[in-house]
Formats: sequence, C-alpha cells, structure tokens
Amino acid sequence: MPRALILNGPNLNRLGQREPGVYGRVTLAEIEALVRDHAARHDVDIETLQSNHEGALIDAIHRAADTADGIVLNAGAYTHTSVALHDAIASVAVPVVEVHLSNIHAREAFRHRSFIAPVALGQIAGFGPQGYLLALDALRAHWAASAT
Ligand code: CA2
Repeated sequence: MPRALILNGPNLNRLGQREPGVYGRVTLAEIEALVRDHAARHDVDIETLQSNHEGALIDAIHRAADTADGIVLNAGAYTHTSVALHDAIASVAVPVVEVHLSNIHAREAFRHRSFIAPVALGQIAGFGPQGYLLALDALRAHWAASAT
C-alpha cells in the first residue's frame, strides 16, 4: 500500500479558533479525519504530523525519505520564508504536493512567493480542506504514472 505523510506547519493547529473568514471553521483534526477517510477509500496508508518548528518539519521530511512514498505539505508561513524547507525537500527523492487552504496568490504580496513550489510536484491553493484530498489524488496520479 502506498504511504503518504500529511505534514502541516506553523499555526495550523489553531485552525477553527480564529479568522474563519479566511480559513473556515474546520479544525486541523477534522481535516486530518477527512484525509484519513479519503486515504482509506483509496488504499493509501497515511501518517499525519503538525509542528510549529521548522527543524521538526525538516526532520519529518528527512524521515519520509525512508518511510513515505509522497508528502502532502502545508508549510504555513514557512512557505514564504524557508530556504531550509526548500533544501530539505530537494534533499529527498520523495514527491511533495504543496497545499494551502487559502488562495495565497489572491492575498498579500508576501504570500505570493513560495520557497516550496520550485521543489514540489505542484501546488494546490484556495480550495479549503478539499485541497488536501486533491493533493492526495495528485500523489495517487503521480504514483500510477510512475508505475507504468
Ligand atoms: O492558506 C494556507 O493554508 C496557509 O498555508 C495558512 C498559513 C499562512 O501563513 C499561509 O500564508 C497560507 C497560516 C496557518 C494558520 O494560521 C491561522 C491564523 C489564524 C487563525 C488560525 C490559523
């Protein structure tokens, strides 16, 4: 069974508490449950992890080199700042799909730049929690294409 790591970065543990206009009312635990359900229906084994610490996210990406076939990554604000996360992704052969709840390109200019995008398979932004399911589907399509 293919394995995917669902990796969430800083402040995503606060979802559902504030700013419902931007991020909705869904909590991270609810998003993870949606992904778990979707993954089970499509025979994907998933692990979920959230951290507010850049180094912990980097360690998780390194570990995924041996334990996962793909990563769904919402790096939160580190998306716009972290050369270290960019380098971590470049250092492993695991495909990464970047996901954002909000459409970062329709928001403040500082959110338009992603350090993740150049080393990701692709980016999904603006579809709320559904984006995580689309990202998992993108990984599934990538695995299927790589197997042929
Ligand atoms: O749209 C996304 O998924 C983001 O990755 C969310 C990040 C933001 O910094 C990125 O630009 C886009 C923020 C994570 C959650 O932040 C919260 C803020 C207020 C209340 C709850 C969560």
